Amino acid sequence: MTAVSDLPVHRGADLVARAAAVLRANDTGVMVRAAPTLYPHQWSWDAAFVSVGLAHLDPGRACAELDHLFRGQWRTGMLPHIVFDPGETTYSPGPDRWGCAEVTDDAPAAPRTSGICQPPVHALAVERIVALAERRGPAAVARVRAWLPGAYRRLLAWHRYLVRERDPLRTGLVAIHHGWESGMDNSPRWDGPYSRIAVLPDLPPYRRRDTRVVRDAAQRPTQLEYDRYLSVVEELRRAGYDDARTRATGGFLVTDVFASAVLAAASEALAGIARSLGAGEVAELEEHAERFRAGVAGSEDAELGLALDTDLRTGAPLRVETVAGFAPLLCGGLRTAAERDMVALLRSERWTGHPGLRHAVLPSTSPAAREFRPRAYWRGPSWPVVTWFFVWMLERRGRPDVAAPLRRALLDELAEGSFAEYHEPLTGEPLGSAAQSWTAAAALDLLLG
Ligand code: 2M8
Repeated sequence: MTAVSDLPVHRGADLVARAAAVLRANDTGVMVRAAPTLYPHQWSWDAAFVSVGLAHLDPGRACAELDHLFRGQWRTGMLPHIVFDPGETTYSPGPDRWGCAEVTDDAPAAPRTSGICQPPVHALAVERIVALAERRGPAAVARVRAWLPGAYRRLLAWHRYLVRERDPLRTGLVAIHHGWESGMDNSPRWDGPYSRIAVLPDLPPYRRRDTRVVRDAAQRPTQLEYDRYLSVVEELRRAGYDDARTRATGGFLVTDVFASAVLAAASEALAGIARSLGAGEVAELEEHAERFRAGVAGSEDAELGLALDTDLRTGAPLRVETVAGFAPLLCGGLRTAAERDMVALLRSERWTGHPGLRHAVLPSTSPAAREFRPRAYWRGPSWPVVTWFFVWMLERRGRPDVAAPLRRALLDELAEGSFAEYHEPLTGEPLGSAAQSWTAAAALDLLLG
């Protein structure tokens, strides 16, 4: 097969033009929808990835995208996982279901938001927006520099929230209060913790949107899984979205090794931004980076060769072979030999070297694992945004040797597709939403970066 990198320039240019068109089409004027039909609001980590794509087209628009997300920031510093578009009422669970401002003064009354968060990739996006502006020239630099101090204060509050409320015991691992906070909603990582969640007998009725948009129900979470997701939402709402209460009594309390690695890398990026601004928090942020890097490295399971999450309600490590297990490659911290072994595992037949894969990109679950289901949501398909994020972090850490094959394989996959949300990894079939914003952002960054 022809690699995209070998394609005539006009084919790459065509992919860039199509990706830019996806972002334009999903742009409401004030925010870019995560996807046109399935996800018609602004999601937190989607917005960060989208802002990197936008930075290639219009740096001012990239800043505005994050500003829109920042408007939903809670008084605690939490960046909510969804900022709702008031004009769009079909997505479920919607703002009434979350009822945040109704139960806590920490949530803004407007815009309306959800009551949980997602992986903190935002400072990494800002670091990249600054770097891309510097390549564009003085006008872009001036625009981004004028914006940066305000963005920095928002990000600092966000990081301090995570450090304070999600790791009060200073373990170097971020705890999540709902599987949706991982961004990998239906991952088999969470099967154990969810198996202990009882569906509330008085769970208010709801209508799902996902199974109406994606007609193949086998791709989406089951009804029982969804009932459990909404039972945890209901429990959080009844606790007034009070983190201390959730830590004490919440049903779902798990350390997330992927989010922890993101926080380590993002803290390093934020420390760099602080330094560039002459801000006083450089040492604090560097200490966060070090703490979470150590927490992630310490989560490695010798037998599986992957970093594992822990169910804080039982103390049990969650022994599943998912892409999150490569978290140490995002932030560093492993000794040389351990990192070498992890890279070898990534290239092995259990992962990108699996002979059945259409493209050597990262599937969400190992194709060799018992839990692997190639079409089911976060249980096997490959998410272009995830492979892109690994490419980006590996290059950022000075490991282009590990990133390069992933980059080539992902470009080949993207060249065949329609900016799908995810792909069946054995056939390459695009699945989920078409025209997913973060997939378009990935294409732009890989081709123009
Ligand atoms: C998916 O999550 C939402 C719930 O938040 C959903 O299934 O309705 C996940 O893939 C998540 O990571 C992503 O941010 C969101 C929007 O793309 O969709």
